[in-house]
Amino acid sequence: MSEIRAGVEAARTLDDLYAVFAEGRLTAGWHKKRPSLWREPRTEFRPNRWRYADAAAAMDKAGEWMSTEDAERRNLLMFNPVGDNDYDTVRTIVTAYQMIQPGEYARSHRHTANAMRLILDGEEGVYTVVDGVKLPMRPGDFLLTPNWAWHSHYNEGTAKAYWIDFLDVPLVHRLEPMFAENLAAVHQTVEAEPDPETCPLVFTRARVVAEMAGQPVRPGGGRRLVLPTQGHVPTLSVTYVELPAGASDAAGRSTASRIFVATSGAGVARLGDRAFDWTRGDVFCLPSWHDFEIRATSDALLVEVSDEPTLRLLGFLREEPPIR
Ligand code: GTQ
Ligand code: FE2
Repeated sequence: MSEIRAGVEAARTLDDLYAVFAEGRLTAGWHKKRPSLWREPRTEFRPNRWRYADAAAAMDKAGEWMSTEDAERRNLLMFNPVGDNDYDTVRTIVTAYQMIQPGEYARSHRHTANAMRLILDGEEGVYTVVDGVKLPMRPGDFLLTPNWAWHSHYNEGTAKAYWIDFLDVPLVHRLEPMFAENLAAVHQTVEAEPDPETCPLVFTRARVVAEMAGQPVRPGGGRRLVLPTQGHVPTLSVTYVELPAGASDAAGRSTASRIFVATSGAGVARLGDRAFDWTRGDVFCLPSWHDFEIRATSDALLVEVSDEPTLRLLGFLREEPPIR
């Protein structure tokens, strides 16, 4: 007779039985420490805002002491102030500022997590190479680095370059399909240098602005444009939000989590019960099941990155109408 079975036979009370269950790595569904189901989402992640000006100053300072030879990337992760979390921006997405100095080469690596980048500042001569394809990193560009694509970044210009990374690493942490490796050679061989205007991994600001003009004006006075990124990065969606001064954008609670970046302009945001102002380069996050309203105080163009495609695919997307 197994030890568990012997314990079960010997039990004289339910409490005896619970002790036996625990011994066998079993737990009684009617007697567990924590509830496993609840009425509606109750994330502990919080809305938050990060300042580009602060991050840029911090990366500049760090750059005096460390190089891309010391660190693979000079990035500053924006972590959500929840528990002992020091990585996730929201449950599924991490966002980081990154800076590269003239003459630096951020070595080639690849990972199963998908990455996307929004270029904030820089001059000519800054490139990312994605699976041998050399792409310029110009302010306003939005670039894709799909799952398992080799990528390296370098700066052969004379000015520092700054951008924002979005990755689904936290989702990969949770589902556990993480693989990552470095290329044996630091440098990636360039095999192609396509026209950025037609490359499917590049969305220039000019293209976004031109396509935005064809979108309908929404309640609140703004426009939205979803980029066709699904074929390359299936887990996340990328939506540009154009808000002329005085216009606003709002949505009710959703099981999707979102990150916003202001690419130009300034304004204010109410994110659940928290309020922030924002200006160019600032990032703010909206964890799942929080409603929001964003208002521009000067003509603004924002990017919203969301895990909505993941929730939709799994049948877990639920959205409430905005409460205005
Ligand atoms: O540039 O390859 O911010 O792999 C975090 C992980 C940037 C990158 C990040 C990365 C990168
Ligand atoms: Fe990477």
